[in-house]
Parts: sequence; structure tokens; C-alpha cells
Amino acid sequence: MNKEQQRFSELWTYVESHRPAIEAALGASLPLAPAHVETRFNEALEYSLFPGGKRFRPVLTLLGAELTGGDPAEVMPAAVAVEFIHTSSLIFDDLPCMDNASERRDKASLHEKFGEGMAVLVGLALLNASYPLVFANHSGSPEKAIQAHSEISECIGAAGMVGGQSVDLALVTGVGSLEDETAAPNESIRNLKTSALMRLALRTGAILSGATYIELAALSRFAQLLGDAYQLSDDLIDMKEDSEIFSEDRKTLAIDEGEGAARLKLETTVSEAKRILIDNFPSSDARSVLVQLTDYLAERRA
Ligand code: GRG
Repeated sequence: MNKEQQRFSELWTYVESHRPAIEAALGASLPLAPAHVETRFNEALEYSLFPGGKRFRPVLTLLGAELTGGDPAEVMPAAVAVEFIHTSSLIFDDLPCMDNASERRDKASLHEKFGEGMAVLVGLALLNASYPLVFANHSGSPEKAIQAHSEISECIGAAGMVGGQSVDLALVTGVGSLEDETAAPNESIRNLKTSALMRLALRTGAILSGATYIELAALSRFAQLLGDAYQLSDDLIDMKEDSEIFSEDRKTLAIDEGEGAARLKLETTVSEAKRILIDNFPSSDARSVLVQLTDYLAERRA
């Protein structure tokens, strides 16, 4: 273990112990096209998912289950759904009509390698495959699966990731403006694209494990703060790595008020997030891992 892994040893041990099962479940759930005609669709699909990134979001689903007394193995298909949605959002985000990114996860982005048309199809196939996955293992409790299913459409839709991305797009193209011109009060709106998926990841695991309304409400609040922290730390990293991508049309708190203010905001967000966990869930391994994950976000530099 390197120094960072030692500092966050519970988090890394948890991620590494579940990673083989996550990778296997992703591979077993691929929405492959029948091999009637060679289209390179299946190759593109595998390219988009493997090798993956940190797989934090499916881990959040397993933790959402464990935190509320569930079995992580039971919610693995839902964790796969969450990673499918995440991957599809990265594919769409990288397209020339969005962020126009030529690289993703240290290799050519999907559209760069397979063309825009194929990238759109893979993104759609992943989204489409995510919906039914919440029913796997839960046919005996259809009401929970239906609730998880409707959370997926809420997360992806206009009140979630699509809406959040549309705010980003409007600000970049200059067609819209937030009511308040300063960046700080609007961080949560900008972070909607990130926090909506954090919320889905945690809550699906919890919903499928029979969490109470109060537990779910606490997880929603925690997820929003976790999403804010994730996006803030991402903005700070981007600011350091490539300051020229930041211009007036792409204001973030890190740009608007400087690195110091953004770091302070990140610290208060992280403290509040951890307080919600500690106040609402009894001490457990899952809670400790989530606390470490929250701290890790504040401290990561890459
Ligand atoms: C159709 C689901 C869907 C979305 C359409 C394009 C879009 C709307 C939303 C974009 C959402 C987006 C890409 C947000 C950024 C989130 C973010 C910080 C990604 C990086 O996450 P990491 O570092 O990635 O966890 P890895 O590679 O580790 O998985």
C-alpha cells in the first residue's frame, strides 16, 4: 500500500475486496448485440467499460446496502446499473457537442476511437440496460424494485443528470445565466449532474435493502454534499492541471473566489457530510468506509 492507501486503508481494503466481484458482474451484464453482422458495437461497448476507473459509484451502492442492514451481493446488479449510467454519462459528456474530450481514462475517448455514431449507440445501450437490473434478485419484493427503478429515471432525467448538464451547456454556450450571477450559491445546481448519480448509487442499495424513510432522507442529503465535494475537488484538480480551460464562460467557485475559498468550502462540505452519517447511522464498517471516502475526496490531488 502506498502512503495514500495507508491513510485511507479501510476505504481501499473495501474497494479492493469488492472490485473483482464488480468487474465480474459488469462483464456478465454487458448488453451485447447478437453477432449477426460484425459492427464493432460489442468491441466499443467493452472498450467503454474496461479497464474502468475507480468504480466508486458501484461501491457506493454496496455501501448503501450494508449501511442499512442489507447484503452487498444482493444489490450487485443495481451496482452494475449505476456504473452503466456513469459510463454512459462519460461517453455523452466527451462528445464533440458537449465537452469535446479526446481522452478518457488515459486512452482515446469512445467517439475518438469508434466514431460519434457508435459512441451514441453504446451510451444508449448502457442506459437502456440499466433499468431492468434493479429487478434482478428482487422479484420477491417488487415494490422496492419499482421504487429503485423510478429513482433511475429521476436521476437520469431533467431533474437530475440531464438537467444538470443542460445548466453546464447553457453557461458554456452563453445562452443562459443563473439567477444569481455569483458562482458560490449556485454550486449545488452545477453539481446536480454529479450529485444525482451519487444519490442514486447510495439510495438504490439502501432502498433494495429495505431502508427506512428517515435513512433514505439522510442518504439524500449526504449524497448531495458528497456530489458537491466531488465536483469541487474535480474543479480544483482541473484548475491546477489545465488552467487555460477555465475562462469566464466556465465559472466555478474555484475560479470565481480562488483556490483558498474553494478549499474552505470543500472542507465545510465534507465536515457536514460526515456529520450526517454519524448522526443518522450507528457505528459500522460501512459507515467508517463512507467517512473515509468523504475525507478522501477532500484530500485527493488527482
Ligand atoms: C444520459 C446519464 C446521462 C447523462 C447525460 C452528459 C451528461 C448528461 C452528464 C454528464 C455527467 C458528468 C460526466 C459529470 C462529471 C462527473 C465526474 C466528476 C466524473 C469523473 O468521475 P470519476 O473520477 O471517474 O469517478 P472514473 O473514471 O474513476 O469512473
